[in-house]
Order: sequence, then C-alpha cells, then structure tokens
Amino acid sequence: MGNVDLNARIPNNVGLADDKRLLKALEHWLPLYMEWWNDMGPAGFQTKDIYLRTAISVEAGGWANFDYVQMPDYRWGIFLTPPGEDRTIGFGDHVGKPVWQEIPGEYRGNLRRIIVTQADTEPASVEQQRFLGSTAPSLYDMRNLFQVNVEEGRHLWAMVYLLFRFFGKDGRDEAEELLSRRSGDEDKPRILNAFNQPCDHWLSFFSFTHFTDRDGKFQLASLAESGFEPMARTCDFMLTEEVHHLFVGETGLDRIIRRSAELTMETDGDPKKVGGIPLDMIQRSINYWFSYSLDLFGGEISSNAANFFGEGLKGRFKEKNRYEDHVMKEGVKIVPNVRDNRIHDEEVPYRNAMNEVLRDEYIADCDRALRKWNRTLEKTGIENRLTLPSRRFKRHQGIYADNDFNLEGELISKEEMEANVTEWLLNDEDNHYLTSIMKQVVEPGKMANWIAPPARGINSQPIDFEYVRL
Ligand code: BYC
Ligand code: FE
Ligand code: FE
Repeated sequence: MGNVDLNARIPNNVGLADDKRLLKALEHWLPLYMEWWNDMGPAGFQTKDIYLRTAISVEAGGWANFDYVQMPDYRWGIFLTPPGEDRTIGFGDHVGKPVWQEIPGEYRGNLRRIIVTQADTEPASVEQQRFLGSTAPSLYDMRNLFQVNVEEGRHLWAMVYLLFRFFGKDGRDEAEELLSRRSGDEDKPRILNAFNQPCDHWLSFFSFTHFTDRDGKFQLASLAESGFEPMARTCDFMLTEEVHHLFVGETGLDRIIRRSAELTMETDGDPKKVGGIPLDMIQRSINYWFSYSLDLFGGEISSNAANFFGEGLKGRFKEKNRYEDHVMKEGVKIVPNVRDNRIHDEEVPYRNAMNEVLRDEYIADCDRALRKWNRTLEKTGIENRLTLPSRRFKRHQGIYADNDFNLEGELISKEEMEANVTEWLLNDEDNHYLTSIMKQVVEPGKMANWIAPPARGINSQPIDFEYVRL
C-alpha cells in the first residue's frame, strides 16, 4: 500500500496487482467506461493532444505530471491518500474506536447510497459539459474544461473502486447503472437535480464549476472524515483535484465579470452591442446555479443526515479541527421554517440539521468569492455589485421547496414569483443570447470578447501556450 503502480493498466496505489479478482472486475468495467467516455465524454476533441496533468503520486507536492495527452489515453487511476496518524473514528456514536477497513454490515445500505450518489454526479457533469469544447473562448479555457472532464472521470473510478472492492455483486450492478443513467434523460436521469440541468454555454460552465463543484468540495470533505477509512482516503485525494475545478469556476466568473464591467462602461450600459455579457445576466446565472447547488445539501431537517453522522459515516466540514463536541447527541439548531404562511424559527435536534450545518459552511465560502468579485467590479470603477440570493429562494428540495420566496428570502405569492422569474433566473432568452455569442477562439493567447484573459497560464506556461493542438 502507498506505492503508486503507474505501469498497471489501471494505475493505483491500492495494490490491485495482488488482488486478482478485483483487478479482473475492474478490467471488465474499463471497456464499458471507455464506451461511455466515447459516447458521452467531450464531443469532437478525442484525437487532439491536450496539455493535461495526470496524477502520478499521492504526495502533496509532487502528485501531478503535465504533458500532452489525447483524452482517451488519460491514465484514469485509483489513488488514496496515505492514512493519517490518528486512525480512530472522529465523530458520532462510535467516536474513538478504530476506523473501519471493511464495511460494518449494518451500515452497508447507507454507505452504498452515499457512494452511489457521490459517484453519479461525476459522469453526470461530464455529460452536461459535453459540447462546450466547440465554443471555448480560448485554448487555455478549452484545456481547463477537458482537465475538469478527465478528472471527473477519475472521480467516478475512485467511487467505482469502492463499489467493486466492498459491495460484491451489488457493487458491480451499481457500477453498470452509473454508466447507463444520463444527465437530463426523462427515463433514466441522474440522481441529484442540479446534474440534470442543461449547461450549454460557458457562463453556465463557470457558474457550475464555481457553485456545483463547490458542493463537491464540502460533500467530499465531510466524507473524508468518515470512519470508513477507504472512503475517507479516496475522498481526500479527490479534494486535491477539486481545487482546480473551483479555481476554473471562480476565476472564470471573475474574468467574465471584469470584462462585462469594461464593456458596460465602453458601450454606455449595453455590452450586448459588442457581444458582451450584461451584468444582470451574470447575476441571474449566479441565482440559478447557487439555488440548484443549495438543493444538493439535502433537506434542512433530515433523519438520513442524522443517521449518517451518528453512524460515523459522514462528518462535518473539518470535523476534527473545527469542533469540540464530536457526538452532538444534545443541542439544537435554529432553522427558520414556514408555518401559517409566516416564517418562524424552529428548534431542530442538531443531528437532524446536519445538512444545514454543512450548507452554512458552503454559503460562507460562496460569500467569500462574491466579495472578491465585487472588489473586481469596484476596481473597474463601475457601481454595480453582485449578490447571493437567500437560501430560501427557488429551492426544489427541503423545507422551502413548497413555498415561493424572493431574492431576500421573504415569502411571496406564486403570482409574484411568476411575474419576476425571468428577471431573477437565467431564462430562455439569456441562454439563447449566450449561445449565440460563444464562438470557438483557437489562436493561442487570444480570448473571446466577452471574457478577460487569465492572470497567468497553467503550470507556469505563458497564456499564449498551445494548450490544445488542434
Ligand atoms: N436532488 O434526507 P434528505 C460533486 C432526495 S457534488 C434530488 O433531505 P439527505 C460534483 C434524497 O436522496 C457532491 N433528490 O437528504 C460536483 C432523498 O431521497 P429518498 C455529491 C434529492 O439524504 C460537480 C430525499 O430527497 N456528493 O461531487 O440527507 C461536478 C430526502 O433526502 C436531492 C454527495 O451528494 C437533490 N438535490 O441528503 C462533479 C454526497 N437532495 O431517499 C461532481 C453523498 C435530496 O426519499 N450524498 N434528495 O428517495 C449525500 O450525502 C446525501 O445523499 C445528500 C442528500 C446530501 C445528497
Ligand atoms: Fe468530482
Ligand atoms: Fe469537480
């Protein structure tokens, strides 16, 4: 364990070579995965050389190698971070006992459900982003898109490894199902709602990688606390890749915001005249993807969440470092809820409010990024500012889903929502306009007019480096 076998057909540091049955099962799944990748992965660029990073080690400083790779030749591998020093369960009813190397029988169902849900999001996002290569605003951005795509593919491998290794026939069946569901499909949709929404232009792509991949950061971080050590260590390594996805989203939006502010001023408030993106459209995209991403944390009041915590399967964000009481059998959390058509504070047993505890952390992180974008706006001299909508706005899951709320989180009527929804959320007209301005830019270093250049290139390369050889 620990040493990375890079020459294996499936690169790994889990000793696959010594487990012939597992190796055989995964080698059987590999061509099915490749078939899915060819059908549903990035359309049109599979035979191009892309400047990609590949995981080659699990050491913090030296895990990545950068080189030109054709995507189907990407080395999708299975990497677990080495175990930490403290190998005891960090929270819940079993706190202090040794971590599990095998699955406790009574938690098999819940673990399977968590792993399958996590796994399902990875190929879903690749499907959602499938056609974006052909409208990339620069080679730099195109490369980043494909980097995210191959790594989401690897995240699927990370979860499928757990399914094959620990769930026998059920795991094999789930692994096949993961390749047969399709984002947005009426009959076989992906499991979670945000992963069935269209992402057909780059404003949505950057909003998605900012807001939706950020759910991934928080979910993976809570799973990295798990008492089931193989899952914890897999999720821990996934987080190292996630950093780049979040960077792509946050800086991508920042670059659009900067450019939109410049164009707004140059055109006396109508950046559409020169193919730019109006700031209110960016705000609608933020509202849209933020509210869908809030849904991904599950219900505010959830017995599932209480069980996952009590059983030691899913902790809080940075459970070990940030909290003192790791059992939380007592205590409540105040959750505003609707009763008699008014919002009242409700006391919820703390464990049942675990989804909301994690959502709080997520919102704080989104707020931090928002402040940064507003500093960008400030620097351009424009007066406009961006905001995050209330956590109650336009929810499809949880206790707020049955009512309508405005951006400030106040209860409103259905009619009021209907009258305002095109002003508040990315709408058909926006999507139509956005797809119309997005034309592929392929000259190294050049950017589409609607986005500012990045501050620097990838892996110390210049911005005009040939990130994709077309
Ligand atoms: N859409 O008790 P509740 C990522 C269902 S993203 C549809 O409120 P729970 C990535 C729920 O399944 C990270 N259905 O929620 C990002 C349940 O259904 P059943 C993904 C939903 O279970 C970008 C019912 O509602 N990882 O990695 O406490 C690119 C009541 O459930 C939704 C994980 O999610 C929804 N949004 O929490 C690539 C981690 N929300 O049983 C990758 C694993 C809830 O009534 N998952 N439902 O049929 C979990 O920990 C939990 O399943 C959830 C839900 C937090 C998602
Ligand atoms: Fe992922
Ligand atoms: Fe991601």
